[in-house]
Amino acid sequence: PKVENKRKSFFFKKMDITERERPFTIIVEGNIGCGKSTLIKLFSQNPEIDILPEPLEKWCNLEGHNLLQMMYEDPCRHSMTLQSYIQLTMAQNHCKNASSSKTKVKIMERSIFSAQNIFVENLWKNKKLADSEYEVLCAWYKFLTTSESVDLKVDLIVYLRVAPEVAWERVKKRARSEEDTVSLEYLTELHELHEKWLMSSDLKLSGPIMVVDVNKSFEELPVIHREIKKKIYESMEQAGVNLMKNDKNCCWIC
Ligand code: TTP
Ligand code: MG
Repeated sequence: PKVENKRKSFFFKKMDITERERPFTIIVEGNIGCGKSTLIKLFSQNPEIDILPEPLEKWCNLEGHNLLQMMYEDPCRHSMTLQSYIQLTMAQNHCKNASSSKTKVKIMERSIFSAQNIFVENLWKNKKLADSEYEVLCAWYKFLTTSESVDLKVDLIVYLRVAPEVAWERVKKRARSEEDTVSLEYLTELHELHEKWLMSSDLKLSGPIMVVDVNKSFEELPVIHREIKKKIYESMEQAGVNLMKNDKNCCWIC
């Protein structure tokens, strides 16, 4: 009888998941150092919003292996390992269930889409990924993005658009140890891929896009971030997301 009970609860758990509505899903995109993490944190006090920062700690410590550092030290040897793990952790974030019944919105830092369209593409173009490795990553990407059992739908893309020179200054300032070798040239390549992916007219994206200029001085950024936050709340409202009425009077809005 014990086994039967377990089976029963598993069955009901599965039913709950499939019946639950997907929260309004936002992905925040933009070059390394453009300010994605800082922007996302501004929503952390709102109980109706789940924020999912990039799983960077996982990439820097998989059972003691710092995959990000390994990739920067020897990209030809380790890019495949890193990108394959990034694809997995991004898919996990896309599929993550709402943290509570209150959750109406989910905001993610980056997505499986930018991992593929920006980083995998760039590594392959620069011959850091072999054709065979690239094809394996593409095959997984195609499977994950077309499978009916994996929900990767996005309702809004926020593109924090920044000149590579500005991003480079910020990357140098924050001095993440793994990113010692990040050059202006690398950031320029990534910038061009962001532009091609998010700004080209033949865009095949699943959701609307909000483009924001974040070429501002460090001092101006908090003001700009508050403005972006306001715009994001407005977009939610326009899309019919009903946040608690008293939200508007709370300090976490502006
Ligand atoms: P970003 O994803 O750009 O995140 P960030 O925290 O640097 O950006 P922000 O300051 O706007 O918050 O990059 C994190 C690191 O991971 C960076 O060194 C690039 C690397 N990376 C890859 O190498 N491949 C990938 O597919 C992704 C998504 C990141
Ligand atoms: Mg970040």
